[in-house]
Amino acid sequence: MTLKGQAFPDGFLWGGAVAAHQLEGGFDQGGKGLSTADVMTIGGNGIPRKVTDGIDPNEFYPNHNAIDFYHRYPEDIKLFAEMGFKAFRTSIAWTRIFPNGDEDQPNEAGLKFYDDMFDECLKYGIQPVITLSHFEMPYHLVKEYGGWRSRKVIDFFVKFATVVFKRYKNKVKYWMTFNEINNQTDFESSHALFTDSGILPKPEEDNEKLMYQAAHYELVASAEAVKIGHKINPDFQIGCMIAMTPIYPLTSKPEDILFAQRAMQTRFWFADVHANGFYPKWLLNRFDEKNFNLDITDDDLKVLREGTVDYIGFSYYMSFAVKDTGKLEYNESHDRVDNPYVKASEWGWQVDPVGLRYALNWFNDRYHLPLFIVENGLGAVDKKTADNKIHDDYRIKYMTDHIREMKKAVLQDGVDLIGYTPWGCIDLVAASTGQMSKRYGFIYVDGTGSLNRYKKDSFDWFENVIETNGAEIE
Ligand code: P53
Repeated sequence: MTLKGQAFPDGFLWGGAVAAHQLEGGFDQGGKGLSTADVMTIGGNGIPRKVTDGIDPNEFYPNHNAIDFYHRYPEDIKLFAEMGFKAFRTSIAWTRIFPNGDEDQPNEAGLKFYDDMFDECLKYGIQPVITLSHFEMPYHLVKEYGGWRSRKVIDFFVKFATVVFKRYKNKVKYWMTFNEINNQTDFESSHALFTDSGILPKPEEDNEKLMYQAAHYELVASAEAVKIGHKINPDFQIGCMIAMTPIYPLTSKPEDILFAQRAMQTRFWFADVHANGFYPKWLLNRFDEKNFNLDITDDDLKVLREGTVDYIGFSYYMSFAVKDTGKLEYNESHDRVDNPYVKASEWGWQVDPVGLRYALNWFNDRYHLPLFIVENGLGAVDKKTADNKIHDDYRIKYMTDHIREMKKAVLQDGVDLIGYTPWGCIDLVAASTGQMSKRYGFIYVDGTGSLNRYKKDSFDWFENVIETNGAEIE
């Protein structure tokens, strides 16, 4: 079957994705409280960001002003509309709605901001796709409750979810609960636990145990939100959000294959719980072996069974490889090896378009649920020429290669795919490094002061992809 001339199914949601803290700015405006993203300094390629105890006037916090989408969204959404976006994935900053997280009443100014911004999208027929918690939570919940260490945070999250579900029930259909909930599998890295769960481990604590406990509370909170959301509007589609990085065995040695399988189980059990509504047995055995004695109640297990997700939202940037280490326990911070068959980006991310087709089939076989690619893209340094052009042919190539594999998965393999919203459709602050120079967008943002917007070559290219519904990708 030839791919040329074949379009994606009608209604396919082409668009773009961002997250509140990475583009809005206005970190202290409209009554917004301080979030975990607001206490993270700038880092660099290979240089971790610092998490400070509150705001240190001597540090630079790139998320505070970001690209000022808070004030400029009408201009930006107009550009998205020009590209023909059908969907715009962003998140609601929890701290605009509940500045400290534990208030009784929500902040009306924050609710109004999203009302107005969603209306601006809907005016052009762009539907907002909303993540409830994208790498941020109220900093107050970190200071007072230890972040997701605390069971109490389930109630705060569910309250936040209920307020926004009710408020936007006629404006938003597609929701996701926790962004890349499984990134904290890398629990030894400098801030995976902080960005996912608002946890700064103390030296004497066991990061692995902290991670499993926090993830359990998040999964319960997610399931509770799914149940409530379906009551508020039965048409809601509420998904999870998983960072999909296929983990391949480096060789066909059986021990390598088995180890890679366990690595996949270790990185993706979160999706099992979200989608199946129960824990896989191997993991319960692991908890026992390690004497974790986690706080998991029978009521929790009931909620997990009742609040399974409607679809799997996932990001896809890269794949990993592993080889047997002699013990069947995958440690994400140590056990990854380079894959000689794929090339890495400037930031060391192993670019692998075929892995996207593999990932789509893997999810489809395992969960039999609709899938939604809610992030994909190439972080690169872009150069603006003297006449304000950005020739980002490398980005067009990256995306063409990925859309081609996605097309095979949908048209040939029969995967049920809702849409494709590439990451950072407008340049924004990188999550891992805080840099503005790691760019993903179709729209260039001059981060050095003017914050002016410029269309890159990929802007016109993507406009054509959407207009032809992918028919020209071969
Ligand atoms: P940046 C690690 C691995 C895969 C995806 O990342 C990741 C991360 C954490 O950085 O994050 C997602 O900006 C995330 C976005 C993030 C995007 O990928 O570090 O959902 O918030 O910006 C790209 O290049």
